[in-house]
Amino acid sequence: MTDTVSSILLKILKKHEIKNIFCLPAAQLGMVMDGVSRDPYFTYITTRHEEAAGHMAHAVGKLTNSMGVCFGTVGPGATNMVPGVAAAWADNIPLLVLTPNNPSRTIDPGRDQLQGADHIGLYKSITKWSATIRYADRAAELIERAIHIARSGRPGPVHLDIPVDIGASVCEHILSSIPSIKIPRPVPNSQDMAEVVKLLSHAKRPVLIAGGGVARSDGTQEFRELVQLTGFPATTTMNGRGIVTGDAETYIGCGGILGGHGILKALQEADVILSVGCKFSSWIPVNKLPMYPMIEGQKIIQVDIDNETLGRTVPIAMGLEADAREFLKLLNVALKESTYKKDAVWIEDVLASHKAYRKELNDIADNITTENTNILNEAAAVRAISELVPDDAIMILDGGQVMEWGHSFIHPKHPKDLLFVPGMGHLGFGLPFANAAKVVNPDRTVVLITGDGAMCFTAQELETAARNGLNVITIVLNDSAWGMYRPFGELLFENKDFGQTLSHVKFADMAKSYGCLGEEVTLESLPGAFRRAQKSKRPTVLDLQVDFTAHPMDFFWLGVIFENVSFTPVLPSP
Ligand SMILES: Cc1ncc(C[n+]2csc(CCOP(=O)(O)OP(=O)(O)O)c2C)c(N)n1
Ligand SMILES: [Mg+2]
Repeated sequence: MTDTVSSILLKILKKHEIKNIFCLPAAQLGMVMDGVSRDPYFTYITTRHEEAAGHMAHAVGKLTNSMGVCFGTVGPGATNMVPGVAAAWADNIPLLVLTPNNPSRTIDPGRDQLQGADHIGLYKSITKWSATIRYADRAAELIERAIHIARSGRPGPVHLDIPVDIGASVCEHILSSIPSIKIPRPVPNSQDMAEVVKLLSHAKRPVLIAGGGVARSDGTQEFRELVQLTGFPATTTMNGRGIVTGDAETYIGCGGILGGHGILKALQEADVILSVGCKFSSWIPVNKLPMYPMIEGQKIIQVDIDNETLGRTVPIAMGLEADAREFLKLLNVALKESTYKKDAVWIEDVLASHKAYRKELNDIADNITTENTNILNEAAAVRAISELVPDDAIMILDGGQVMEWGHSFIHPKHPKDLLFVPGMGHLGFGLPFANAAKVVNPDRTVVLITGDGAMCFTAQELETAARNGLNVITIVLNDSAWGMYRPFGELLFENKDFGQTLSHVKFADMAKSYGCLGEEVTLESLPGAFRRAQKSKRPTVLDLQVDFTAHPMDFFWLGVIFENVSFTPVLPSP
């Protein structure tokens, strides 16, 4: 068959059921824009900033078994998409980023063509694979390859660069001659499984960790069965939140270090840790010096789809390259007849520690305001929001201190019910994520809780929401500050002018100017305003004034990020 490269691209996307396309107009990909906008199969959304297109494609990969596509114009469009793609890279989420390029004969090496940029160099470090389609007759092969690489192994973004002349070129192709590659789901061998069973059944202080890999392989049910079967203390990473919940008797909190003292105690004292689909990033307090050393004799069994991840950040006793769900299925069968040597007293201690942490959080929320002020504290604000959101809601947590409090009171029932970007911790992903969540789940309530700082990174996406009828509810916890930096500036450096102060932005007015609804609310008026927002067909922004509220884990977590670094004030030179 004879076709243009742009048309082949759309045919292959359809073949793989990839339908969500986010972009900001790019003349050089005009044929792709023309094609997707005419074809009702595609959900085609133009954003107000290419960064948002990247975040939206990321969110689609997180929320569905498919992946999103984003593109922007040559040069500045390509550089603007970097934050979105980088966040997906750090969280191992598949997406396809397309950059158009100047005509083939003018690039690589370039000759100062307008907007010319090294797109391959730009995306190399934040994608699994990055290639230029140089010959039209190789387009189908390279597009297929990109999609396969994005989805297989540890998933992640891939990048295709398409010079404008190649996108418009006509070539012969037979799509059926390039079959799609089936994604492998490797399983461990029986000796290794027997060794895992032995280590777990002999463990006195065992802990189970579920990472995002469990969610991606659809292994949530199997992980829950494992927790039930063994009665071992269980937790999740940030990306695994919702895999185990408070419904499990041995739930010790989740999200790593922000999950509190139960987790710290469990991971610092465990003799055997079984981690499935978890990278042991900075959030997980294991082998993070000087605060969280590996304890002597601790044995870690790490199961991951990606061989290169095994043992990378923590020394492991066993590393198994396997698909999370397939491994868990085998393990649950193998453990059916097992007896355990777990120390029931230790487990009770860990659970008590988690319970005490929950009480500490609730006590702060019970104070309603911060010390010596009349201003609402963030704990009370987030707890009140958590009581309003319906069970079917998809929640997104952006911002700094807001995010810490959000994770403390928002407890998802399933992994895809709560979205965050723990890998990059990138402020401003929230509104594009909320918009994308509404695109793929139009019937669910979508609620973004964000900070006044985070909101302004991508606030223009309120217009994208209004234009596309995406009635997301955004609640801005407005403390007129880069709040998370306050303890840093004020306590560490005793410097109130550290750069943490912002002026008061009127988010309700901002919302209205973008065609959304907006209200300034208080703790008292929040429930009514939230219900109005739920009923509304338009996106709504609720602006809730709060005061920065110290979180019990503030300094535990700074200790992990900065390892052995100690800061001293830099006084003006004479
Ligand atoms: C893109 C980006 N820039 C800077 C940071 C560093 N940072 C982390 S939290 C934070 C403050 C966030 O302020 P806000 O969104 O208002 O939330 P608050 O801490 O006040 O609750 C900053 C600047 C970041 N994580 N991401
Ligand atoms: Mg703030």
